[in-house]
Parts: sequence; C-alpha cells; structure tokens
Amino acid sequence: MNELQVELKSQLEKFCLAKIEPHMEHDDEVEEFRMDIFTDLGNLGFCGMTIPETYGGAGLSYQDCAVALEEIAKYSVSYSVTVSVSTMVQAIINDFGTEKQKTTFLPALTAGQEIGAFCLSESSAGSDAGALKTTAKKTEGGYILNGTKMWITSGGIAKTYIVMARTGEAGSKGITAFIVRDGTPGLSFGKKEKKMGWRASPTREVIFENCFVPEENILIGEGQGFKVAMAALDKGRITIGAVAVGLSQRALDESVKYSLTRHQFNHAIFEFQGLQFMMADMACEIEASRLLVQEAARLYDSGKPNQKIASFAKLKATDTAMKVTTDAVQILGGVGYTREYPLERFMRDAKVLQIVEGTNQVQRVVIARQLKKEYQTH
Ligand code: COS
Repeated sequence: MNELQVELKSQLEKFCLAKIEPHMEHDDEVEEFRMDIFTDLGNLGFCGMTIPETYGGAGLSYQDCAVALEEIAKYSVSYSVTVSVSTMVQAIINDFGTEKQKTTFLPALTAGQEIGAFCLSESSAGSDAGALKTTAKKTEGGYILNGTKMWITSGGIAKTYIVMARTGEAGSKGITAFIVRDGTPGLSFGKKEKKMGWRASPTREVIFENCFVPEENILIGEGQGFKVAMAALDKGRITIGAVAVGLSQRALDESVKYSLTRHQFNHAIFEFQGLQFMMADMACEIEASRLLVQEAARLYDSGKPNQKIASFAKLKATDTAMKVTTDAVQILGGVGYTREYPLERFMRDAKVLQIVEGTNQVQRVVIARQLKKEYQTH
C-alpha cells in the first residue's frame, strides 16, 4: 500500500469503528439502512472515489478504491456494497454520459447525498442478461418504459437508476441504457426482499409502467446498452472482489483473536495444528484474492481493462469469502453459530457475493471464452 492508501484505510477504520460497527448487529436484525452513514461517507470523499474532481469526485484510482471498499467491508458489507454499486453507476455516467448528463447527475452522487442503482436483471433474465424484456418504445421527445427489474441493490433508496431496456431486436444488440430518476411518473418499487445477508442494504423490484424518459436521458445511443452494462460490470467485479476481501480479512481477524484466548485441553485452541492449518490457509487465500483484485484494478487504472483478470478477481475473492467465513464459524464453534459474535452474519453476507455482478459460473464462462480467444489467436 502507498502512503495515500494507508491514510485512507486509517481514516475509514476510525470512521467505521465509531459510526458503523455499533449499529451493525441491530441493523442486520431489523434490516435498517442509515442514509446518514452513507452521507457521512460522502462527506469524507468515499462515495465518488473514482470520479474526476470536476464532478465532485475524489479522482482516486481503482486500486485506491479497492483498498477503501475492503476497509468498509470489514465492518459492513451492506455499506461497502452500497458504495460499490453507486460508484459503478457514476462510472457509467462518467464514461458514457454527455457533459450535460455528468454535470446534472454526478455531483449529488459523488457527494453521497444520493445513491445510484443499476437495473439490468429481470425475473427471466439473470445470467442471460441479453434476454431482458423491459421495453422502451420511442415516442415524441423520449421513450416509454414498461417492465420490471428484479433484485435491485438500493432499490427504493436510490435516486438515480441506470436502466437497461429493449429498444430494438431480440438479444444484446437491441438494448439501450437510460438514466431514470426516482419520482418519475410510472416508476415504482415492489416489495423489499427478505434476504439471508446484506440485510442493511435494501433490495427491491423496480417497476416501470408507461414511464416516460426524455431523450436527453439516453446513454450513448440506441443499441449500446448491453456494452454499457458489460463494461460497467468489468469494474463492478473488481469492486465486489474488494468487498469480499474485506469481509474475509475480518473473519480471519476474529478467528485468530478468538483462538488465542479460548482454552480447551489446557491450551489456547490456536495451538492445535488442525486450527493453525485452517487459519494459515485462510490467510494465504485472502492474500491471493487481494493481489488479484489489486492487479485487476491496476490494469484498469493503466488503461488496460482486462475482463479475464476482473473475473478471476471476483471469482477467487468471493469463493474465498464463502470458505473463510464458513471456516471462521467452525473455529469459534458454538458461539460462532450464535449472534453473540458477528461470524454468522459474515457467513450470511458472503453467500450472495458468489451470485451478484455475474454468478461465479458466469465468471468462469467469461474466463473460458477469453482463454479460447487467446489460444485460437496464438
Ligand atoms: N465490455 C464491452 N463489451 C462487451 C463486454 C465487455 N465486458 N462483454 C461482452 N461485450 C459485447 C460483446 O463484444 C458483444 O458485442 P459484439 O457482438 O458487437 O461483438 C456483445 O457485448 C454481446 O456479448 P456476448 O455475445 O458475449 O453476450 P452473451 O449474451 O453471450 O452474454 C455473459 C455473456 C454471460 C458474459 C453476460 O450475459 C453476463 O455477464 N451475464 C451476467 C450478467 C450479470 O452480471 N448480471 C448481474 C447484474 S448486477 S447484480
């Protein structure tokens, strides 16, 4: 880590210990999201980390952003993910938006006064995102949207929605990306999902019923929406990897600390080789994941986005989070399974990391396709 990253990490550690950690058990139980925490993160410059300063962002690299998201996730996966997805939405507007769209929508998002949400998935178009059915029909001055988006992180609390809808032929080439604001007539929200984890982060259906979106809110142009979504997910997969690394690191921290103080058979349980091997493996897998996330971010920062490495990072870091949090519960034993300790929450928060931003099976598809291309070219 460079000096700036050490400073970011230390600032976030202080903030999260004071403002997030004390609420997490309660908020997980009652499924509460606190907008003031998000806005405080924005005031500290963490809600628009990778966006240029011209639009209120911090102008940081994806490597810096990964360090910051990792630190937030040690205390709360829910807030780290909210920042991660909102950052992805900002990146879409920054990369593909017009100057007017950037100056209109970015400042409130970078400041943490508003949250962004990404609307791609539908009930019959999850992994097969190119099959989405939400329609956008051309009308005078804009488009009329109809359809329902599913499993939308920050649905209902976000103000700016990037919505992928069909303007043309079947398949990925007929999809267009739109910016839709909360409050637009015809936009409403379905039920809040009851989830295993990420319980402080609301997930809802986002429903469009004859929802008029002005022409000026289209991103790049008709038929470009699938590429917009895929390019955004390349970055989202790096940041979700960073969230997974933070969660895993916290689970390891708790496991080592507990095993050094818990005594059985007249020894701290850390002294038993069976547990030492588990923790050594955890530490090794976490570091491997962190290095992959940093490498994917470094490639992106140096203008060489690499889908394969981004998928490596997401796949490795989130599978590691599932394994490490499960082993951490095992190390703590009975208390690990109870809500007296946060380990069971960490295990619940880990699961969906293997599913979002492209399931880990989809990551393997992306990796395999890339391998095929590489081997066919050489
Ligand atoms: N960046 C830019 N363009 C991309 C791209 C990327 N990362 N990935 C694909 N494209 C382009 C392709 O180049 C292709 O364009 P051309 O036909 O002009 O060459 C087009 O998009 C279609 O690509 P492809 O044929 O690979 O699409 P598939 O329908 O086969 O889908 C997967 C590929 C499965 C990888 C894709 O649907 C996917 O990522 N699904 C998971 C969706 C997801 O992550 N959902 C989570 C939502 S957020 S929780």
